[in-house]
Amino acid sequence: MNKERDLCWLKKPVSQGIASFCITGSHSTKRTETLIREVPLLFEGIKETDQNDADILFWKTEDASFFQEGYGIERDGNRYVVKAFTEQGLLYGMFGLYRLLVTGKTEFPYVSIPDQSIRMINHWDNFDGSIERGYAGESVYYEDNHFRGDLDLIRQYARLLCSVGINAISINNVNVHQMETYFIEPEYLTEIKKISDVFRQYGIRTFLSINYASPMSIDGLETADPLSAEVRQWWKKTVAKIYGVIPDFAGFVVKADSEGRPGPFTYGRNHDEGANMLAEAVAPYGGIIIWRCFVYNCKQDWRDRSLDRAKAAYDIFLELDGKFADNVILQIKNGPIDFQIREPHSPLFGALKKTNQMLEFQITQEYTGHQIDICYLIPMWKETLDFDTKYPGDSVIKHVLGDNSSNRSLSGIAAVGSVGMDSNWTGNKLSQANLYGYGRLIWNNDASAEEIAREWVRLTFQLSSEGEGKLTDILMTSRKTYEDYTCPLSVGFMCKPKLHYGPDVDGYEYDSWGTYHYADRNGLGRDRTKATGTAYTFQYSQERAEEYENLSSCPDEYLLFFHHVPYTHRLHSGKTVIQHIYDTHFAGVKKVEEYQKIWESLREQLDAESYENVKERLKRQLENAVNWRDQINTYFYRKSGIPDEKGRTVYE
Ligand code: GCW
Repeated sequence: MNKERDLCWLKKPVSQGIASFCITGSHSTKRTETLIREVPLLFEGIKETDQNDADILFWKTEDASFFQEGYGIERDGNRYVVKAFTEQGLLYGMFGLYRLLVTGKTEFPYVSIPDQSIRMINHWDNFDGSIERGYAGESVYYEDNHFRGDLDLIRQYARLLCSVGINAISINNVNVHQMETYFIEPEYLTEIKKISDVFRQYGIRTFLSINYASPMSIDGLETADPLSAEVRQWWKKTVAKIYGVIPDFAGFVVKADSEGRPGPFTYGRNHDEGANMLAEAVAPYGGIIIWRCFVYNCKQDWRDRSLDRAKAAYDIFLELDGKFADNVILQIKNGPIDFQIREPHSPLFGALKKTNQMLEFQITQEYTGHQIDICYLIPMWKETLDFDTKYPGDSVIKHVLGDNSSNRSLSGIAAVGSVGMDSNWTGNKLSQANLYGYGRLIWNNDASAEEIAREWVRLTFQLSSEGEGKLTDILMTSRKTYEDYTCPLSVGFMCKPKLHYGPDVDGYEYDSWGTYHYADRNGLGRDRTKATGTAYTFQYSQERAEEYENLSSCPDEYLLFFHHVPYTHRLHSGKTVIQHIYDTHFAGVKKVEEYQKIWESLREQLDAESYENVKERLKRQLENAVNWRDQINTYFYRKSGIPDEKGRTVYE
């Protein structure tokens, strides 16, 4: 038997002072039914009443300044008036009012309009129930090659997502295996329709990941060449069948020519040709093609230092700017490599001018602690959104995606999801903060990471204000802590291959994945300068290129991503690289020990389940941190022969 699911940040129904509600204005769609069902779950004992008596008035107005999804909340005497232009806006307004009341932020009027249009979660779930890079149990959708069919569970998930503003979802892995290839066939679509029906009630549109070679896999065509008439026809027919079952189907997510997946390159075509063929098939139905830019050579020869995986996406996609159909969106990972704890920002942002774009983050903690280690990711994502690419005009990433995008409604942000069958959804209870925070941040790009952490803590636990402060502090420092005991100065990929948890300094060093630290007896780091390296630096705007190219201006945190330096190189911080490595690794472990003490001090105020859950993970986190510290410090001591100047234990 499954334990009852955690209600997460929706677990404290408002019980006082609000007894009645009324929905007014023109409203006739299914989503109003959602509102009627949801209100009593958030406001205890509330009853529907007529307009004059209502403590909350949900008012669908003619005021288009709220756009399709925004809302406003006013205080009119003793009542709250939630206003929006659409039913969806009212639903968001209901969750907004709940949040404001529970967190005690009662300054009205309050207006909230999302900064990004598409706010998406990508699931990497497989039909057999496993989840690629999942750390919270099996898939909520699938089990043993069938649909789990627990629509109530999907509903609970949908309301969690809606409460933080998510409006799009893809429900299967971008690595589409044989079984999921058939998802676009009628037999499977009827099941997928049931899932999308639930999501729709919460304003969430459903996408599917597809296998680019489907025409071959499903119907034995000889090719999947996007320029073949037969292939084009096949997709048109298939798409017509999909829309016959799910009339508002959102579209496809495509991982093409990446890590062994087929794509247009496989058939001698380019990515615009590959994407546009699919775009043409879904266009008559208003469908969208989300095309991932995670394309690189994963069969690289490590001996060849001229190759640089970081350059791949820009090399392939920049020259195609302006060539993609209107309903294609390029989805770009935040960094040029792969979701490391620290990477510079993808050089495609700001450079692409005429192409719809989405940014891709990763909520699931693949390289950031497997939902064992605490790692609150909002500060990192915020750095990306706030990053000024320094192209002419306003080219801060959040604006490139939002107000300054070429088509605002076809741009936004996606992230790889983090939930599974674990009763608390995310494995580590504290990882809920990343799911919550992701939604909140991409809705309101100006919210601070700390504000979001505080909100989540208040909504989730019953702590004294001192306790709330302590827990917020753990979250806010946790990314730096993880970075400290794992990856110095953005060198990346010193983790165990495949697993991506725990240290293995040379695990990737002589492999084909293009992720090397090049540590030798003199120094370490990847030379990506134009002067002496791969010239990756010049994929950025002039100003950024110069900043990264020169040691005197390259920020410490990106040093080893851009430069190969001696262990004795002095950072802007004043420390040498080797001393920085020792200091951060000792500091990281200390911090985890501190977290354990703080968590212990909160015990009386926590429910037993949460207390035990995080306590157990902190124990494993400490083991992991110690392991990292000792292996990294020993490794670099052996290479450099330079001892820790503070004389702490570094193994021979
Ligand atoms: O980081 C890599 C992961 C793969 C993943 C890939 C991707 C779905 O290790 O598991 O595959 O990224 O983003 O496509």
